[in-house]
Amino acid sequence: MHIEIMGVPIDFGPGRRGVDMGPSAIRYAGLQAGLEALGHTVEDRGNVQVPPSETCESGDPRLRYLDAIVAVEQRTAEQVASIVTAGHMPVVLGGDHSIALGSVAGAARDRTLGVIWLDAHGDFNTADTTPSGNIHGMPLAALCGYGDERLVGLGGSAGTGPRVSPQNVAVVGVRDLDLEERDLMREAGVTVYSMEAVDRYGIGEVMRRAIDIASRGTQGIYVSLDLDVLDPMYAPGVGTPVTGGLTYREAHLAAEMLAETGQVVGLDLVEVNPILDQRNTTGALAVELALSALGKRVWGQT
Ligand SMILES: [Mn+2]
Repeated sequence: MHIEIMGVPIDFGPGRRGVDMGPSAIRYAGLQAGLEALGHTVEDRGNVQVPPSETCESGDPRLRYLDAIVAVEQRTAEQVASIVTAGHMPVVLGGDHSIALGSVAGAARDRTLGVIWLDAHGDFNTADTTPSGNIHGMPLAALCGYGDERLVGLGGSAGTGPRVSPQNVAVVGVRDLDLEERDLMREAGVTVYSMEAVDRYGIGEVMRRAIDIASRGTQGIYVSLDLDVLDPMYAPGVGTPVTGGLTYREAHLAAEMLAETGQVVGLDLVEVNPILDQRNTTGALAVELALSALGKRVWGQT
C-alpha cells in the first residue's frame, strides 16, 4: 500500500490544551518506520497549517473558533481528497477530533464511504445541543448532515448533501453521551455500539456488525480512531478521558478486523495529548493500533 501521513495540530477546545502536540508524539513513536517495516511505501506530507488558538477569535460561544476550524479543515479536506484520488491511503494525525470534518469529507468527496467511529463520545452535538460550544464534539453530526451549514458543507463538492449516510455509520465504544446528542443520533439513524454492547457481545461480534454497516453499499470504510475509546488505564494521554473503555487487546482486535476487510480507505488517529500522557504511552499505542489496522500480524487467524 502507498500511505501518506499528514498532521493536523489543531487544538481549539479550552481547558484541554495539548492535543496540538499529538502529531509530534505519534511521529516520534515511530509511525513511518513501523509502516515501512510492514512493506508499505510511506510518505509524510508534514502538517496542515494551523494558527495557535491564542491568535484566533473564539466568536460564537455555541460554535467556538468556527472560522479558524473551517479554514483548517478545508485545507485538510483538499489534501486528503488528493491523497485518496491518487489511490493512496491517508493516515491523518490529530489534533482534536474536529480534524475528521476535513479528513472524512475529503475522502468521501467523490465516493460513497461508510464510517467506523471509535470513540468514548458520540461527537454528535450541534450548535443547538452542545453544552460546551466545542466543535470537536460535533464532527460526526456535521458529516451526517446535522448542524451549522458551514460545518455540514465543509470539504466536499458543493450541494451534495451529507458527506456520509448515517445508515453507513457505526460508533463503537461509546460511554458518554449528552442527552440531546443521544436523541439526535437516534433520529439520524447512526448505529451505536456502546461499551455495554461490547461487554454483552464481545468486541469481535460488535466489529463484525460495525463493518457490515459501514461496508453495505459503500466503496470503502473510513476509520476515525479517537484514542479515548480505550480505557484511560491504557491511554492516559487523551483530551477527554472516560473510564470503562476498550482494553488493549480489544482495541487491537478491532484494528485487526478492520485490516482484514481490505476496505479501509483512510485512518484518523486523534486526541493524543502528550501533556497528560505518561512517557508517550498513548502516542506509542496510537502507532501500534495503526500498524494492526494496516496489516501487522504476529501469526494471523487460525
Ligand atoms: Mn472523538
